[in-house]
Amino acid sequence: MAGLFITFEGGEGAGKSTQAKRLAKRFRDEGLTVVLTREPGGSPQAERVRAALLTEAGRDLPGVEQAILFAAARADHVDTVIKPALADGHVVICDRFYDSTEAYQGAAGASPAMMGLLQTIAVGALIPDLTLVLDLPPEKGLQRARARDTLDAFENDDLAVHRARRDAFLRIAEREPGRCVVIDASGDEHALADTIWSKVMERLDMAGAS
Ligand code: T5A
Repeated sequence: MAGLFITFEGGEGAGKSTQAKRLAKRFRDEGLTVVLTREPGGSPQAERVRAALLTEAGRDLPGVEQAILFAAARADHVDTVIKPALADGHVVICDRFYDSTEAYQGAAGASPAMMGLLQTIAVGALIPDLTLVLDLPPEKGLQRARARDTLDAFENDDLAVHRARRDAFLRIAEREPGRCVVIDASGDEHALADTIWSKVMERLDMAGAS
């Protein structure tokens, strides 16, 4: 595929949506076409699944059943939005993707084997070119999210669960250093945007040079 696929990952309130928007603007200012999207959701069908998932009822499902629903939404999103945009040579920036399933549903009891199978079904061979893991202590992220509005079902989980998800994101980044970059998300929004832009440029230069 000719396009560029970048994903943002991390815990609640780490600043993913804020930074995804800012990165999209930077690419657009460079004259590129950007598709800014999110998960769960991103396509009309997947947004319907999102509405069901991000409720108390969705959160109370066993991790395996949650993983199946997230994968169903992802399959539609990938087929109808992400792959076509990449085939057209666009930049796709996605606010959360399959690493969130590993971190969240893994912490909720879904096994790596089962999540691997679902990932294959949902995305095939598609792998992000770059994943930016915004890392922040959960207390701080939840404070930010709380200052904005009331917490949703997944945000309301115990602190220990949030910590397990953070550890899971860091493990993914350690396992796949060629794809993932961990970024300290505790700084202010503007400084963080500059750090992210330089990391993105650094990775693109490396890819161009190889
Ligand atoms: N999920 C998702 C799964 O369980 N499995 C999966 O496979 C997938 C894909 C999605 C939920 O679904 C779960 C994970 C989630 O619980 P969501 O509403 O999309 O729900 O949740 P989040 O992605 O966590 O969205 P948040 O908005 O909570 O977090 P963000 O996007 O990281 O944070 P953002 O940018 O919205 O910022 C939050 C607040 O902080 C401020 C912003 O202005 C905003 O008010 N802020 C900052 N404040 C200070 N300093 C900075 N640097 C700041 N950056 C932003």
